[in-house]
Amino acid sequence: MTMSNQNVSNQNVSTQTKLKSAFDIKALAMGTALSLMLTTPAFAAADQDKDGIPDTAEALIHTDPAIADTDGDGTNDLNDKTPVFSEIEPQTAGNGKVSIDIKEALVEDNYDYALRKDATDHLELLLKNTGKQTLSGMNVDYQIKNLATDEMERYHVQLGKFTLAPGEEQRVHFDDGVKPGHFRANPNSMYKTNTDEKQFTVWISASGYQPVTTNIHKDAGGAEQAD
Ligand SMILES: [Ca+2]
Ligand SMILES: [Ca+2]
Ligand SMILES: [Ca+2]
Ligand SMILES: [Ca+2]
Repeated sequence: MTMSNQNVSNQNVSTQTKLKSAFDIKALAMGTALSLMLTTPAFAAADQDKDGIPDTAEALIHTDPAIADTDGDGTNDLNDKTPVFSEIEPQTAGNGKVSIDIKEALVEDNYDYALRKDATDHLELLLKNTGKQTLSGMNVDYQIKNLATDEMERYHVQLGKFTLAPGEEQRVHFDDGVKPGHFRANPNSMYKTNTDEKQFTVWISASGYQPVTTNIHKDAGGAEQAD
């Protein structure tokens, strides 16, 4: 009887150690942690974006549980050694004239004009086409730098069917990506999970035109939820 209890007790300790290790990403190399999670059925069950990384693990490594390629660089989160840093170099030179004017760039104190209330903090750009041709084939690259630790994240976002007619002004939002003009942003990014002071650098490019860039400062403090 004593022997049997002893065995059960050892088994519990062993299971607890495994679970604790799986959660403690800093104690293990990321690869080891992931393979441990992948072989643990409870974790493997929920993987909404089917990138091979369970939802619970995505939160730990700061990737997006709903997007298989969080940083948009073409490599799936599981195979990407830098899953929140896009390897695509933002366009810094191009043919043709500059045709995009960034009239406003915000990363806090956003306001929802349609609902007439504060919106949850997100990257928001007011773009104007100052040229004579419709702009299409647009890409936005944005980098978030933690000014306390120098850590960086970078995302590449294709704006798809988004176009700007000559003279037109439109806002683009990087949040939950649900409505037109809204694009998906990583809910586990350092912008959302860390309160240090940050600098955003944004590059916007349109097919055939010179890209434009801007910097946005984010004071220390978390990204606020709408009231
Ligand atoms: Ca996943
Ligand atoms: Ca993912
Ligand atoms: Ca990637
Ligand atoms: Ca990457």
